[in-house]
Amino acid sequence: MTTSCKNYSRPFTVCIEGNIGSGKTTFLNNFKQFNNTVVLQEPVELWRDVDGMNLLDLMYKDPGRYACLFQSYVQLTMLQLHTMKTPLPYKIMERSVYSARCFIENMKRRNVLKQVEATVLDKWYDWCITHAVIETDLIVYLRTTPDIVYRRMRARARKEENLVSLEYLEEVHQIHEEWLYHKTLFSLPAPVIILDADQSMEEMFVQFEKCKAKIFESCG
Ligand code: DGT
Repeated sequence: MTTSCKNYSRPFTVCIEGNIGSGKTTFLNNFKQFNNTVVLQEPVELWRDVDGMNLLDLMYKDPGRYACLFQSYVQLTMLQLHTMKTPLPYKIMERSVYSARCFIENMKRRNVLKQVEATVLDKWYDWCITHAVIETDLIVYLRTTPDIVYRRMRARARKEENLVSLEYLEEVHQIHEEWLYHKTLFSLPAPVIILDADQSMEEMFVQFEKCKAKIFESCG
């Protein structure tokens, strides 16, 4: 069995999860100041440039054609982050191969994916979690209200997200809630810390400090 932290053979790994616009990147950036932690941001830039094609944009514009392809690429790029060898005792990641499941679940509920596409994605996922080393020690759930993240998303105006509606954010929220708050949807790979991420940047910084202490303590 592998152990993490002191005398570690693998890093203590934390995944930061939450709805679109919940503040994951800002939360993660706070960890960049520590020389014991590797911070792995979500590979959204890779999704925007697949040999010159913006797959994120294509997924939003034509989900019937591109949703499955997009999820397949998300799964690959997340897996690359999970399995990346890092030299420090802590590894903090934005999202995970697990949260990609939330989006796939939503696509199933909306009938965006064909049954056979969902089956192939599920088979890939099952194989990955059985055969790849994607151990996770802790999940931090930045819990938000859909109205609030909708306003933040509109304010940051990422061009691919023009088509993202409040209704879509409500659906993604609902699935995160079922997974990380009610704990009824998928099995949990690690314990969950839930933070109220509707708050201002200053208030979130206070929460970050407490959370950081818990993370670094849990490793002794
Ligand atoms: P933050 O820092 O909390 O504001 O995080 P964001 O909104 O920059 O990052 P994230 O992961 O919530 O979303 C980036 C974009 O990528 C957003 O348009 C949602 C999309 N996205 C992320 N993961 C998936 C996925 O697995 N499937 C689909 N369909 N979209 C995804």
